[in-house]
Amino acid sequence: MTTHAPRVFSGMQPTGNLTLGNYLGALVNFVALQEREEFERLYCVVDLHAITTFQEPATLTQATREVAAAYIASGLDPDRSILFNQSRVSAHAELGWIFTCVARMGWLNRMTQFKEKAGKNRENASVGLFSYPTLMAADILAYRATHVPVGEDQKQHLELTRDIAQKFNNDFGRPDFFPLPEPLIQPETARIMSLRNGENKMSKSDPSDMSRINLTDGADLIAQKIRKAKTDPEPLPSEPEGLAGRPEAQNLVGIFAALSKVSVADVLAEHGGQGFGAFKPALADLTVASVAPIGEAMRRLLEAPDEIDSILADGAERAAALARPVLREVYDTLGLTGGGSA
Ligand code: AQP
Repeated sequence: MTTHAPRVFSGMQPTGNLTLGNYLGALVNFVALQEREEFERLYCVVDLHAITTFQEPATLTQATREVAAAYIASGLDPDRSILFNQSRVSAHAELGWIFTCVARMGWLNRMTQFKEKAGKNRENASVGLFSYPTLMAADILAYRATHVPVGEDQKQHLELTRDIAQKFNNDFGRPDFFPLPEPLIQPETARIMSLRNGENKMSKSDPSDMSRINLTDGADLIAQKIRKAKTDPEPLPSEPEGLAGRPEAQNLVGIFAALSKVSVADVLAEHGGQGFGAFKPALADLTVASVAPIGEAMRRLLEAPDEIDSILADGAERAAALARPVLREVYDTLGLTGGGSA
């Protein structure tokens, strides 16, 4: 039985334009949680995670504001949720180092995302890319967050966060010092796939822009990307079972279901038997109607970068005030008397 107050933490990396995958897999869920009054909510732009791969400094600053703008444009209200960027709150880096000393090499060696991101060039990947999940654990546990809305791809990292929390609690004889946070995953939108290859996840750092819908894409570009999305020659089935072995069809139907907030079965009940020539325009209209207003709102917000910076600065102050007592206790627990920036 946890004694911790319900608190949500989640974040996104400013590594490029946010995609429909980020939106449906995570952001929609962030916004929905705003209606759950029992939770305190922190949503972070995780800029320290972004530098695990090289980022051009001016681009990073701009991308950080863009993610913040996407949060607000999607419906996050800075008065109801704490919005900030990670590097403004030193607790993340401080606790991240401590967790690097708690986590085991064997645990990190099992992380599939490192293998995917480092690819064949593992020897040349940054140490930060390898130890990324320990910083993610710090992001969450610095606030003793109990719930983490994420896409399916982050589930393994969240399990590692739980392992780190458990080991810390055991090693230092502080049962229940850190909560074991739970993932909040929406099964229908857990994994949005690339428009060019239904086996790969839609990703903001995919070299092909045609593989993804960016939240900043205009109506024509969205329609063009959907028109050119890879498909197979068969018509849509009338039942979800008929999508087995058809990853591209499954992805497009899944996107339609998520955007129209109905089940895959309902989409197929209406569109089953249709070829993609008929289905794609309907999907394009729906995607434009959902995404284009967010892009427009982002553009308006980005015209006033100082206002975005001031929202992030205010959020960082509120976040730091929550993390400070937790870090104080962590330092004392470790015998690092007087340690820490707080
Ligand atoms: N394709 C996706 N389907 C569902 N959810 C997704 N998420 C990302 N892509 C999809 C969710 O978005 C949140 C933020 O992700 P992130 O910015 O921390 O980085 P990521 O998971 O590595 O996302 P990308 O787009 O693939 O970024 P890059 O290309 O920089 O690595 C997470 O909750 C994630 O699950």
